[in-house]
Amino acid sequence: MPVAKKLLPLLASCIALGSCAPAKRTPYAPIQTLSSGDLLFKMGNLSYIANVQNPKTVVSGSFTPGTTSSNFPITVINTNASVVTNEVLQSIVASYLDADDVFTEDFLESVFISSTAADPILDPTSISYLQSYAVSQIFVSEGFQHVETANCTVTTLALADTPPPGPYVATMSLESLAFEMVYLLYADSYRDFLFGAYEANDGNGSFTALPTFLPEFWDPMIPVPSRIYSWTDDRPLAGERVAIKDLFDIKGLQTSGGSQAWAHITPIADGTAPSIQRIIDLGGVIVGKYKLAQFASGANPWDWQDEHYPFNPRGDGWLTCSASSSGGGCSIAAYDWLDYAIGSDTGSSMRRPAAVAGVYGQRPSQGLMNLERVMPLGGATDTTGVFSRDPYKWVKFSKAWYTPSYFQSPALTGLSPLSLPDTNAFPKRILYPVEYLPLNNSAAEVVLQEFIANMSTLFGMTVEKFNFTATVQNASDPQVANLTNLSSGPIGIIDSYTQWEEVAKPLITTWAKLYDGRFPPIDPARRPGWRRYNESQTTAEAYQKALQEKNLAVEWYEQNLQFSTGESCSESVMLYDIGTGGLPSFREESLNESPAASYLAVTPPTAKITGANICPIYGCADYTIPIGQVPYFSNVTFHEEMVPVTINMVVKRGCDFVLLNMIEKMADAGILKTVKTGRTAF
Ligand SMILES: *[C@@H]1O[C@H](CO)[C@@H](O)[C@H](O)[C@H]1NC(C)=O
Ligand SMILES: *[C@@H]1O[C@H](CO)[C@@H](O)[C@H](O)[C@H]1NC(C)=O
Ligand SMILES: *[C@@H]1O[C@H](CO)[C@@H](O)[C@H](O)[C@H]1NC(C)=O
Ligand SMILES: *[C@@H]1O[C@H](CO)[C@@H](O)[C@H](O)[C@H]1NC(C)=O
Ligand SMILES: *[C@@H]1O[C@H](CO)[C@@H](O)[C@H](O)[C@H]1NC(C)=O
Ligand SMILES: *[C@@H]1O[C@H](CO)[C@@H](O)[C@H](O)[C@H]1NC(C)=O
Ligand SMILES: *[C@@H]1O[C@H](CO)[C@@H](O)[C@H](O)[C@H]1NC(C)=O
Ligand SMILES: *[C@@H]1O[C@H](CO)[C@@H](O)[C@H](O)[C@H]1NC(C)=O
Ligand SMILES: *[C@@H]1O[C@H](CO)[C@@H](O)[C@H](O)[C@H]1NC(C)=O
Ligand SMILES: *[C@@H]1O[C@H](CO)[C@@H](O)[C@H](O)[C@H]1NC(C)=O
Ligand SMILES: *[C@@H]1O[C@H](CO)[C@@H](O)[C@H](O)[C@H]1NC(C)=O
Ligand SMILES: CC(=O)N[C@H]1CO[C@H](CO)[C@@H](O)[C@@H]1O
Repeated sequence: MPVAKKLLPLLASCIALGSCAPAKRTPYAPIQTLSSGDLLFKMGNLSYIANVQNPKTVVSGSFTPGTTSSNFPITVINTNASVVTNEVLQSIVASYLDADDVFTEDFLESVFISSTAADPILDPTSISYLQSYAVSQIFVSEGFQHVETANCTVTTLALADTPPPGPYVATMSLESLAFEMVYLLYADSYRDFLFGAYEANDGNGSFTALPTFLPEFWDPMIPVPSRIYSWTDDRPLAGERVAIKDLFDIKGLQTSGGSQAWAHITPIADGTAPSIQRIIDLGGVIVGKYKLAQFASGANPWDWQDEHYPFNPRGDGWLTCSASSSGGGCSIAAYDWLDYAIGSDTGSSMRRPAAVAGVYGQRPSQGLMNLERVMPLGGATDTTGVFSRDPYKWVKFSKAWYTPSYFQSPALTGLSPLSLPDTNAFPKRILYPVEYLPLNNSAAEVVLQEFIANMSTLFGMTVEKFNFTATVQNASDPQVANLTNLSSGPIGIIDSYTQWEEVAKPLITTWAKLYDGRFPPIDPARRPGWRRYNESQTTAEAYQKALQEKNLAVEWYEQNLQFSTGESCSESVMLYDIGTGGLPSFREESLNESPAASYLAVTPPTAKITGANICPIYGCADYTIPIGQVPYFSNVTFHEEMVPVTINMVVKRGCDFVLLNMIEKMADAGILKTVKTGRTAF
């Protein structure tokens, strides 16, 4: 009964058919073998790489390649149909084209069809369909029955391991046929990345930096794998493309911290940060490293020297990306092909970039995620968060990623052990701090008031104006009551000691040895502080004392300001603005001098600290939420443009998942929306 079940030597099949319909395909064009050994190729105006070094699957057999070895595009189709007809293939190809940006019909140069059905049949109509694409070779899995046609040889492959569906490059030699994963290269036209990277598939968890520059663009190229590869993968983050701030170690890639001097003295990472490995284990796909303010500083755009400052797609294209996780927030606002970006927040570095790019981004509760192999700033103030455009996807990622086995130890945070309830024990009050609000731009305050009204209605919350500064200053312990002292004293020590010990001192010492006593070339944001750092003032003992002082403040906060009750994880949610109050802030310094623009990180006149400083002191969870946009007249495009309006929502430490549940409910109610990429968020 079975017709051609045997592994047959392949004769050039389906080619040179006089009867073929005109080819719809643009031909495959190999460009070069990269230094990694992988292959750069083009089809039409799209550029790809194929991981020929470490194929996904190799099948041995007896083949007849054109020369001793040849490469060609191939589409893998896995179905459960018992009769594979024209309609079956047509609908699968349509679904590939619909849901994936990497696959094109050009990959139909050859196909491999497998079916999970018993004794599947390759219907002649399917061969006609494939011939309409001028398919050159058809491969099927074992067990397929098909009629031999005069026009087309169908070759059976004995594959132990069927590759996931989607586009591949096949490399055929006399003895084997390899299926190699392909990555579409996107130009990072906003120059938010340092470099693209992809998983080496070497069985060792290594990554390969994309060693290519296409002269037709100035931009780094970012490789993204086909989304189809992950269709059969049920892990929570399967196939999600993630950009990583270049202070997390990823095996096989350089960690620079935004400093060429640091990169010069540090070897390629021989391991991956556990926080990033967890994303990979959950199915996430790392696509590259993005730009950051050097050593996670708060440097203004015009103070960047080593790297060229990234671009923000919003408004006139000349808006700031803010500091430290700047490339992350701006890339999420820029590219539909990117799903998430991971950043860190010590003083504002997730929350403010999210605000100026009009995307979601958080500083989670202190201690929520392991930070080993992440270049530190303040050991007990560093946190890591994720940028996203979509509130549901943001919630999904955060809940999958943050998990008790990755919590930091109390010895590290200096705080009580974390608990992370996942309940609907929502706050009862919305706190509106009068020194931080209203928003500076009155048009933006209208957007905020509507948001507050909608949120309080949805959850039955009351809105309460209060004076944050006065409330803290009312504390009976003078140490706890002094906000200036808290932020410049213990937080100042925490934010400098760890970086000095683990980054600054080794860099300065090594550089001096290498270059005859010279100080390393670093940006001005860090140079004076590192230069005058006094080790006999900021000691290990001082650091421990600072942790205790911080913990005292946190304990006071969690009893007096944001506390738990039987009904609420955090009795209140506090709102404030970490952005610019709805005014534009620019990458070009002088543009910020106008009253219709703003610098970042302005301490409001009657406050003692910036709003950004609250959670680094009190360990609380602080989430930036895009809520709208307002117009401004641009002195760059001389045209009306839109600037995003965001608000920050703060809850007691450990109430992250309760806040995420609130965010999900607000998305259900249409109060929160997915933001768009590009010039406008809404
Ligand atoms: C690339 O080619 C496709 C198909 O020919 C075309 O639709 C598209 O506009 C081209 N894109 C660019 C950037 O040239
Ligand atoms: C085949 O796959 C389709 C789509 O995934 C599914 O709806 C259908 O139930 C499957 N049929 C069988 C027989 O497994
Ligand atoms: C095979 O080729 C013949 C003539 O060359 C043509 O009539 C026939 O339609 C072709 N069959 C298929 C399935 O394309
Ligand atoms: C994995 O790493 C080890 C040592 O780091 C190396 O010897 C080995 O060749 C690597 N394996 C692969 C498949 O690259
Ligand atoms: C908040 O309280 C502080 C301390 O009492 C006071 O100096 C400040 O003016 C108040 N701010 C507002 C807006 O009421
Ligand atoms: C300060 O504390 C007193 C006594 O507990 C209280 O009556 C007052 O309302 C508090 N003021 C503020 C601004 O919290
Ligand atoms: C200010 O901070 C220093 C150092 O942390 C501490 O010794 C001092 O007691 C603080 N003063 C007040 C008024 O809190
Ligand atoms: C708070 O601390 C600062 C800095 O240590 C100090 O200058 C100031 O006097 C203190 N204020 C009060 C009210 O103690
Ligand atoms: C460093 O601090 C110590 C202790 O406060 C002080 O004695 C020393 O003069 C300082 N060194 C410098 C270079 O300022
Ligand atoms: C643009 O420039 C004009 C004239 O200098 C100034 O009045 C206006 O505020 C500026 N607009 C912005 C958004 O900075
Ligand atoms: C509002 O903006 C103006 C002009 O930049 C600035 O002087 C003022 O401090 C801002 N107010 C607040 C509360 O940020
Ligand atoms: C999404 C949503 O509920 N929006 C409402 C918010 O409140 C204003 C009035 O304050 C309504 O007009 C919106 O429809």
